[in-house]
Amino acid sequence: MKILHTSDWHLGQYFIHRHRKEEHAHILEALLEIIRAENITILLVSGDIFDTGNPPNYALEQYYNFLRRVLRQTHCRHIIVTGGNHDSPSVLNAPKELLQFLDIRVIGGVERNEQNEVIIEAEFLDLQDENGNSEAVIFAVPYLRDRDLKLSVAGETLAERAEILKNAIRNHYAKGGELAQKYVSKNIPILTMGHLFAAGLRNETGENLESQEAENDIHLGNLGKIEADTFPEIFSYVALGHIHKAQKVNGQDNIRYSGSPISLSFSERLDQKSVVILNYQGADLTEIRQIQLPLVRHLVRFSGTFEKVSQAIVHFKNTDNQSNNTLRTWAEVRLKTENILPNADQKLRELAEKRNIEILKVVIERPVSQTQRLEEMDLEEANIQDVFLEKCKADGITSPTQLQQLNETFIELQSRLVEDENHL
Ligand SMILES: [Mn+2]
Repeated sequence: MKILHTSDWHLGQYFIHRHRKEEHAHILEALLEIIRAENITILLVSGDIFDTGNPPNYALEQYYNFLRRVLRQTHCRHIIVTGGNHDSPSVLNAPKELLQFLDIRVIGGVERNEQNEVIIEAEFLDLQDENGNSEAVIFAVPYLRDRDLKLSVAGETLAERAEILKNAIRNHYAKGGELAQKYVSKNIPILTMGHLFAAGLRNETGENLESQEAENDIHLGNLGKIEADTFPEIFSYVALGHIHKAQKVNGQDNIRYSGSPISLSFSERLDQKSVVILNYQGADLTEIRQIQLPLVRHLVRFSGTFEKVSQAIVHFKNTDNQSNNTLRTWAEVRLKTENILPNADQKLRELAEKRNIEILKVVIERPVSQTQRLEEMDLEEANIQDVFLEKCKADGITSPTQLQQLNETFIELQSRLVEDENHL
C-alpha cells in the first residue's frame, strides 16, 4: 500500500499584491499526476491547506475540485486533511460530515467534550476498505493551539511555558499511541500526523539548520521545539507540516516535513519542493521516497549595490521559456546604499522588464552605525539575536538578568512575527 505525504499548500495566498492561483493550479495538477502514477491509496495533507482562515472562493474551488478529481480519477481511497495554524478549524470542518461519506476525513482542530476535555479519539482514524476491514490507522493531529492544551496560565516564564507546551504535546501523542495498541496485531500501517515545530532539523547534506543563516534560524522559532522522541515508536511514520523546507527531524528517516509544494516566500527561493511517498508491506514501512515537484515559478533575490544589482539583472538567465508550465520570474531586490538614489526603483524595474522578470519588492538596506561594535558586525553573516543583544548593550543595558529577559522576549516576538511573515 502506498501513501503520499504533503502539507502547507497555502491555497489562496496573497503574496505582495499578487495571488498564486496559477502556481497552485499547476502544482495540484502535478500532485494528481503523482497520485495516479504511483498508485497511491492514502493521501495525507498535514495542515495549512489554506493561507488564511477566510480563503477566497477560487482557493475553495481549487481545494474541492482537487478532492473530487482524486476520488474520481485515481485509485486513492482515503484522504486525510488536518488543520494547520493558518487554517480556520470551522472553515475546514464545515463540510466534514459530507466529506466523510466520500472517505475524506477532515480534522480541522481539536475537539472537546462538554467538560472541555480534548477528545483524542476524534483524531484517531480507522481507515477501512470496502469490506469494512481496517487497512490503516492514522492518528491525525491538527495544529495544537495553546488553548487546546490549556496553557493560558498567566505569569509563567517563557522557558516554563515552552516546557509545559512540550509536555502537553508529548502527552497528546502518547494517548494516540495507546489507542493504536489494539491495531498492532492487524498487521496494517500505523501512522501519525502533526503541524508543529520540531527540534534537530537538518537539511539533506546533514548541516544543522539551527546554525544556518538567520532566516532559517527564525523559521524554527525557539519556542516549544518538539523532540523526535515525542512520537511513540508504535507510529511507523510521522507526517509533519509547518516547516516549508522538506526535511527529516533529528536525521530520522521516518519523521519528516514534506515541505510546501511551492515557495511561499523569497526565503524559500532555493528550496527544491517535493512530496514523500511511503510504501508499506503489511505494517512494515519498506520504502520512503521523495518525489520532486516541478518548479512553476522562479523566485529570485538580487542583493548588493545598485551597480551590482543592475549587472545581475542584465545577466540573469531567465528560464521562463524552457517549459510551458513556468510562469514569469518574481524578484526581490535588496539594495545596499548609504544615499538615496533617485529613481533607483524605477530603473531596476525597467531593466528587469527586459529580462521578463517582475520585481515585487525593493528593500533599501542602509548600514547600521549605532556603535563601533555594531558597525564591525557583518550583518549578512551575523545572527539576528546577537545583533539585538549588541544593540541592548550599546544602549547601556549591562545586567545579565535583564539581558536574558529582553532576549527571551525578543525571541518570542520574533518567532511570532516571522511565523506570520513567512506564512509558516
Ligand atoms: Mn505553513
